[in-house]
Amino acid sequence: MTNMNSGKLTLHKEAGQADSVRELDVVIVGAGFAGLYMLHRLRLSRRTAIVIDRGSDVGGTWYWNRYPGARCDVESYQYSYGFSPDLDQEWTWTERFAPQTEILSYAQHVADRFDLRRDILFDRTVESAVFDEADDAWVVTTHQGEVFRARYCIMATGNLSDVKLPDIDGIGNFAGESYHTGAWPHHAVDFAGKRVGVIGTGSSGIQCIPEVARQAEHLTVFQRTANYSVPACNRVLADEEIAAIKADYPNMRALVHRTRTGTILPRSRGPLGNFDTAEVEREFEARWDGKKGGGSSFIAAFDDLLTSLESNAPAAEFVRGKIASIVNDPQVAEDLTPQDYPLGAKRLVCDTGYFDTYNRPNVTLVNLRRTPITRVDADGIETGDVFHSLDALIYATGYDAGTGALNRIDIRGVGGRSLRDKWREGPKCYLGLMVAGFPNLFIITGPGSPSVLSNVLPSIEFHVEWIDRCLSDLEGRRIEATEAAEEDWAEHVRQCAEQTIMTKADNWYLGANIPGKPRVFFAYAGGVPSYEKKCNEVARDGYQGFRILEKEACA
Ligand code: N01
Repeated sequence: MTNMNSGKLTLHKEAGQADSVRELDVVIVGAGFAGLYMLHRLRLSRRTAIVIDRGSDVGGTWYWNRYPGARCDVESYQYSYGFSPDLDQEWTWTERFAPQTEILSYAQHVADRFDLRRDILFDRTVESAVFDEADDAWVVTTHQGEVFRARYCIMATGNLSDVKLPDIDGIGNFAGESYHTGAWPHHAVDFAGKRVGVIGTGSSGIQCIPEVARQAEHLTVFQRTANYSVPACNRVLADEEIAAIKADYPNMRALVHRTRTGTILPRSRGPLGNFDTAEVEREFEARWDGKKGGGSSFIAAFDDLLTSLESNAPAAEFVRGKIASIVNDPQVAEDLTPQDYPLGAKRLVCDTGYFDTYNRPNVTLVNLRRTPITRVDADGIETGDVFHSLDALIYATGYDAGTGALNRIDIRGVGGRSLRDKWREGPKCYLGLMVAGFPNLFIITGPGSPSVLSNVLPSIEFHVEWIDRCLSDLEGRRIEATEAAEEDWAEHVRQCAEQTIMTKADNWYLGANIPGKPRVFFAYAGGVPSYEKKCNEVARDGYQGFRILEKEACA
């Protein structure tokens, strides 16, 4: 282990430079779950590190996503850190799927319990990260003018943190209140007595629509693509369940890494084709109504729902049938029914009372495919020959996923090459951890790792521990992914995605939601166990696919 410098402020003024440069072993960008645990691990390894975050507190996505109804779709006890048995025992999750407020409190508790805040700088936006080849170090600057210099830079910026506003002409003319679900204000928002519009029916829209409908005088939902959604079957956890969860933590923590998605769900029945129609229906019904899991357990009912269009079709049909049976107005039901892509090709949504919401007299659905937006003005939105007067508009229009948060920073590697430029044709990132030409820069849950296709907490922990071990092995040397390893891995990631049905829709996994973004499936769909095995083998065998150089050999 090395402690490469003291972490003190050092004066280092050159023409055009800031007054002070803070020297550290590691700079971490992002104070969400990835940044917090990375800081903790680096401290244990006696490295100096600082975390920089644009928010005013820890929590990352859970700091920003404060919209009504925001909650996790992975069971709370699984969507939590596994590195501290004491933490497991002292923290109590109160609901099966934790609401945003509880997850944020958990992140805050972790920050306090492990005394992390003293090394976190809030309200700072990282503007650039530039590799200084002569000195083999990263120079990280913030919008506020601070400069940090560190041998290693770790991006813990998250996959879903660069919010996207819709590309609708004239939307800027709207004069009422405007909100994005992923950048929700910290003050209370009261929709009582207001006419509210929601654009977008992905997970965020589907979670907030029932809540907003309960408050608003009228809610108009502007839907471009109908989505598959299943009941989350959330509930308050009983004392016996909490006790059982706490007793089972050691077992569960080990088990999640042996599951394909890093999530323990009721066991799959095997390939759907092995069962007759009645049995298939019974299985779907049990998972829909919560007798067997509820929520995303639906998609795990049979092994091949995400790999075989033939097996997927009855699952999609089952959900279509449910929509028809729940929604009273046949036209509304039809508009809410996804028709032209398989279930799970867009991330399956877990909801609480979503389809029922359309039976309320104060809710209107506008199918933008049938009646596109023709005009937006200060008072609302016109579709066809109907004008929807609005006091408030909620954008639930998602994110520039995977690469957006990284591309927001001017990241420059060897020869001054920018990451944005390198990724112009789509992201390539060896093991989802490092990019060729960008030495000593690690990405936690980066493109090419299971990330958004897995329970992200265990995936974060795996990456953090891999990076921590790598830094120990490096003893200050430079590490860089080779072009060849990066290419091979990108091809493997592409092939894994092609074996699924997830490439069969215009989804954010492919960047299809961002006009002009190259269509590259960015997450590793080969499953958590094979991914972690590969990363462990690479490290064990002397970091295959990486080049490690002594400092003197680098310049
Ligand atoms: O974003 P999305 P999200 N005009 O991209 C529509 C995670 N998450 O924030 O499908 C009209 O899924 C767009 O329409 P279309 C989770 O991984 C998790 O909801 O592109 N509509 C779509 O309906 C999730 O998958 C939870 O045709 C426009 C919607 O906006 C991911 O975050 C909760 C439009 C965007 O849906 C992203 O979810 C929340 C336009 N110009 C989020 N542009 C949990 O439950 C976009 N849309 C844990």
